[in-house]
Amino acid sequence: MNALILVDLQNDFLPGGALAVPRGDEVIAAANRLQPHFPLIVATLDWHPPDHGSFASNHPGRRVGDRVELDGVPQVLWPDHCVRDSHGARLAPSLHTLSIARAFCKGVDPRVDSYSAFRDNGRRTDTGLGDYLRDRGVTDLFVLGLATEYCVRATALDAAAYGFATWLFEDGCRGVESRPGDVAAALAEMERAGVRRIASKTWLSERDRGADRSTLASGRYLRLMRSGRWEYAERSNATGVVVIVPTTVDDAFVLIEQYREPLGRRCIEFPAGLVGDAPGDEHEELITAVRRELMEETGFAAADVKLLGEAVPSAGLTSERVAVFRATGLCRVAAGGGADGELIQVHLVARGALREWLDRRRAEGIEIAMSLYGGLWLAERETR
Ligand code: VGL
Ligand code: ZN
Repeated sequence: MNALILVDLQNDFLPGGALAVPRGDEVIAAANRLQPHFPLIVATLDWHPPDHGSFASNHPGRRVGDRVELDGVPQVLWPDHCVRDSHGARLAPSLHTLSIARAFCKGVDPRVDSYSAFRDNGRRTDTGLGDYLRDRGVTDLFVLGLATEYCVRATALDAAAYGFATWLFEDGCRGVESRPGDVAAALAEMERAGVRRIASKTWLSERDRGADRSTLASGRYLRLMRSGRWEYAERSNATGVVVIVPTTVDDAFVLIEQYREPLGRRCIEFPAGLVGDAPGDEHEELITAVRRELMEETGFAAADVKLLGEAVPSAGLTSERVAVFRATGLCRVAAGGGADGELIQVHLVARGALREWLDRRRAEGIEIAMSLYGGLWLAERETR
């Protein structure tokens, strides 16, 4: 589930405020435009007591911009700002607030500042935001607000560290830029931490494209879908797809060969199959499907099965995603060959001979599945 977090959209950070962020007011429109598209919206409030240790006024002889230590944590000194319950601490008057589910206050302890909405700069006290989002099923957190290189940066980095897929609406942020390059450095750091930068316009238009999705045709196993000018296929009878990379104890790959109707030819593939496609078995687990398919198609039981990764086989043709598993410790316990007359042929090909073997089969007019090439790479990466 998606959630939107509006960081410190408070009067003091807007032009005319005590700690004004240049052009900070420009992000309010983006915040208002995005809100209707999120099922959960939270706000953060910089919410300081008057004696807060981040205020230069509380350090006699010091000036705004000086660097000090607060309780062992480095601290830049700021003008007095966002004093709790003051006008400067209120949310921007033009911000739509009806849909904000909850506001999280930070910087409430005079002894430590808090740029992140999740925890203070000394990482001692947690605001409860992480649990709040997790309890509501949030997986993806979208961040915007003020200021890019302080509270937005710290909040986005923590969001990623807390395990959320984290997105930054770049046009929904403005920075202080007290030293030239601060904002660019913060953006690069967030990106390195896995935060994905996106423009609100791009995100909104990609959403719109999904909104006029319709079904053109429905078969027993597939649906032909349309979304805008795009057409693609969706499965109607499975909850997932698994591809299995099986290797024997003497390091041979187990491959299958079968006639594939859409191609009108035989195709070499790794064993694979649908998950949850048997009636009454819709809740089948991936790992169960791996063992079942491997047995049905090849007759091998595996001592060890491990997820290698997830990937999409044909992003323009289908919404399908596949989970790729490694299967090792193989023991042949049945004939294999597939269910319902699939006439699957099983091949054991030694690792060192695989490249040449595949090229030879290809030259004979046999197709090779892309998932075979992809599975090999994932398995190889795992063993290195
Ligand atoms: C912030 C400096 C001090 C912010 C808060 O919201 O980015 N910056 N307090
Ligand atoms: Zn502050």
